[in-house]
Amino acid sequence: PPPSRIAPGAVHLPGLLSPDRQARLAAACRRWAVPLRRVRLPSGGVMSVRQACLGWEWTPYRYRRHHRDGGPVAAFPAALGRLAVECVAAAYGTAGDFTPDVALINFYAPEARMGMHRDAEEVSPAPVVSISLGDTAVFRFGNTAGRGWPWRDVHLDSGDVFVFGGPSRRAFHGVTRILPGTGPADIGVGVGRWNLTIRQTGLAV
Ligand code: MD5
Ligand code: FE
Repeated sequence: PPPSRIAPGAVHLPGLLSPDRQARLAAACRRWAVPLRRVRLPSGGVMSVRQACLGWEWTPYRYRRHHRDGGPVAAFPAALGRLAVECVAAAYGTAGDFTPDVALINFYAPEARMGMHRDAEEVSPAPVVSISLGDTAVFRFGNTAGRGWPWRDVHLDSGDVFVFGGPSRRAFHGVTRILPGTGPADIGVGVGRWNLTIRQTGLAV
């Protein structure tokens, strides 16, 4: 399937990653995402998605270089940075000066969701690269004004890449559901979905 531009700066690249690359990334996620944490929100809620971070730890609503228990956050892998640069170039024809320094690794069990939000803790206006592995997600791409309509629901399948840049970088978005059992059987994800987002914080170490 060809790339599709969902909105200015928002480019969906279906099946950009081959099954072999998906399998290797899924294996890397299992190594990187230890421990997978349940993120507690200041509201008192707990996110249904479980998360691990590389390079910086995201906590609501800021990035930290050290975990709240004091240990350093695991390094951001250079290979993941190169992959993200490749994805931005595939979306826009050029990666510009994109120099990512953080990856958030989210695991969605079949019942996990992500409410409508925007990603605003990064100081840099650089794009976000999103990679999906495993079960298909129903991704809701909204607007920059608020959580409500208009939005567009897009299926994100295993191996899809989505690049959010330019005017789409601060759009509201969420995941309304996971479609269990839709992922490829042979990439080693099993039930559930991994989502990697690779970003440039613009923060100084
Ligand atoms: C996901 N993750 O499918 C999504 C994919 C998150 C998150 O939302 O914050 O971990 S990333 C979607 C994204 C990122 C940055 C901007 C926009 C969408 N956007 O403007 O729509 O688990
Ligand atoms: Fe987000």
